[in-house]
Amino acid sequence: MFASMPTPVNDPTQGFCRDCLGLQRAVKQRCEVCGSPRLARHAELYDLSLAHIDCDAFYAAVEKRDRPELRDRPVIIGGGKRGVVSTACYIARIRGVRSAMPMFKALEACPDAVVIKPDMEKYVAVGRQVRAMMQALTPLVEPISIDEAFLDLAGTQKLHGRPPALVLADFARRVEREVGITVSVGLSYCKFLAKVASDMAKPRGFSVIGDAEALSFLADKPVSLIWGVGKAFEATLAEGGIRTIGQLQTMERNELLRRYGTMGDRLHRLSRGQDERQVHPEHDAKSVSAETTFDKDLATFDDLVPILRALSEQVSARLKKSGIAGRTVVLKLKSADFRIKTRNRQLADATRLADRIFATGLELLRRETDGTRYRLLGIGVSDLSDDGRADPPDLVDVQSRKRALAEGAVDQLRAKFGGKAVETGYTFGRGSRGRLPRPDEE
Ligand code: DCP
Ligand code: MG
Repeated sequence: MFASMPTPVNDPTQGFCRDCLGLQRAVKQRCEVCGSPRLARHAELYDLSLAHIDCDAFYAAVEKRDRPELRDRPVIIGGGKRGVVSTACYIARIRGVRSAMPMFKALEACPDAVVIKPDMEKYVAVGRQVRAMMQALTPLVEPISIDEAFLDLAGTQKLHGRPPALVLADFARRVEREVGITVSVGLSYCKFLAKVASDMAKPRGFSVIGDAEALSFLADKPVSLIWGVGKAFEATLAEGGIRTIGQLQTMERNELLRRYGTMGDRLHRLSRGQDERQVHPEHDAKSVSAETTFDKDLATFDDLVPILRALSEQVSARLKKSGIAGRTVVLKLKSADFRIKTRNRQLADATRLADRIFATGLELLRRETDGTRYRLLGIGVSDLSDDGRADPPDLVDVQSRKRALAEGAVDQLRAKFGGKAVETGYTFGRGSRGRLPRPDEE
């Protein structure tokens, strides 16, 4: 434990050094103690306690740590069955390589890249090590994926003997020394802006967004920065002439509700930097699921199937991103009179494939479409594991092997042409016309 220090004063001309943590007394380009140019200064620096931490180029950083000779080379992690880029180091990114890009395109952009196949077990172990270090700072750690989490450090000053900003800078330093990879930190007063901040100065970033500047900071940003505004919804907003968050700030809540339903409320609040979501500690995700409430009740199998398909793809995408898989598929339905039903089916092996999740959900759904009118449908998987033995090639069921291969091909096409380019028979025509209800988050 560190000796307790008096809370440094909030003074934008002072701040601290992110390398030696030395407090600064005046505005200088370099640290008064160690000479480093990496200084943190902000008018609300010592008042803010909500952080988002995300590892930089995570898989690539782990591989570079283990093969130091690759330090100054462009490194791409990917290949394998799906033939797409999982991630690229920042040297390869400068040359145009991006996550989810087909490998052949990545190598066109950066022919001298070193390509390494992903080693999920190793990344899961490193992710756990970083998470354990976070959990030593506060019990309020909410993991979002293998390499990122929210932390609420409110009320931890006594424990640490210094304010959250310094605790976080020290954390980033220790991850570099003890784990051998780098992280970026975003510090704010709410989840939305903490996440935006952590993305602002990657890699090795430390960005602060305070309460007083939230409105002006957001005003000229694109609407896509808002949580839940994906490509399709961004296009819907553009049809109404709305491109910047500043435009949303000038609109009445009622107008946004009238135009965009429940999403209008979120646009209203987040555009003004109002986000009351708490940090929910989660020791390990018990399930991964997606659900949606419909605009009007639905009863027929044909109406529900495309929604099930779209939700299965969302669940699969999240499993793939987190490097986990689940063995039990869970279907959830809420009837028009608000009764909730869940139906489970255990699989022979854990899966992360949309197609397997969907096919299992379909069997469960078929039995529940008996004329009952539903207002909500959800699909998910539980019994999560990360042992890399998910979706083994199935020699008996040739069809399922073909489907798994086809799904890899669809992932590649989507990566190349964008998520909407490839629609399966089940979702075709719905997503693109925006009739599919927006999924509710959590
Ligand atoms: N990942 C993946 N496929 C994607 C996106 C990510 O397999 N389409 C994996 C590889 C990443 C890890 O998840 O290393 C973490 O995802 P991030 O989005 O945080 O990306 P990085 O950590 O690689 O880069 P950044 O520095 O932008 O956070
Ligand atoms: Mg990351």
